[in-house]
Amino acid sequence: MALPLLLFAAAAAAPPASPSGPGRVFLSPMGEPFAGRTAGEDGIVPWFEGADRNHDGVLSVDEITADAARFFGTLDTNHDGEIDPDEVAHYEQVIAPEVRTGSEIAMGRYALLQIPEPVTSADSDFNRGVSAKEFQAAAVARFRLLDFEHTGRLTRDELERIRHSAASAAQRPPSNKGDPDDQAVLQGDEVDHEAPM
Ligand SMILES: [Ca+2]
Ligand SMILES: [Ca+2]
Ligand SMILES: [Ca+2]
Repeated sequence: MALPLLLFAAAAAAPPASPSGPGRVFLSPMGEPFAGRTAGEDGIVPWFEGADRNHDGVLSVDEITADAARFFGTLDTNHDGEIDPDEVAHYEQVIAPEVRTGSEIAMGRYALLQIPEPVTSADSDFNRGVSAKEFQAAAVARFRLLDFEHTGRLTRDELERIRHSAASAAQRPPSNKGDPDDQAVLQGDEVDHEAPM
């Protein structure tokens, strides 16, 4: 009986390893995976707590772009200021294999916005690399998509509501595909389809 107890103790002492935690996996708007730290927790909670730097329960655009910049540093492993195709491959294969499912329906299970590949989608000049500037611009655009009430702030309740509707939308029958709100899971009619994602 000693061995299972030891294994249990080791597991309990382990740090809450990101995508392999026991809770539900969440992909941040920039595509970073977070797992809930307990079986009942959604990964949106640890992501929000980390991104909300001043701990006021609200995400500002500055906090969203700071969070994006931090994740950019993780993705840009050779520190040349650009996420190149090799680094994209590392992202898709190692960091967030969830995105390889590729379908909008699958993404709705994990994310707030239905963006099939949240890192390469930021490559607005299509040169197959994502610069820090492009990543920041995408972070601002995604903040605006989520902030459909134009308050300039995103509360945790608001984001959790979007998270719930995203998850339900992901379970919609495929016959609904092509609805205008497939572009984003937001139900409002304020979504700007022209905005770069
Ligand atoms: Ca805040
Ligand atoms: Ca790089
Ligand atoms: Ca680019």
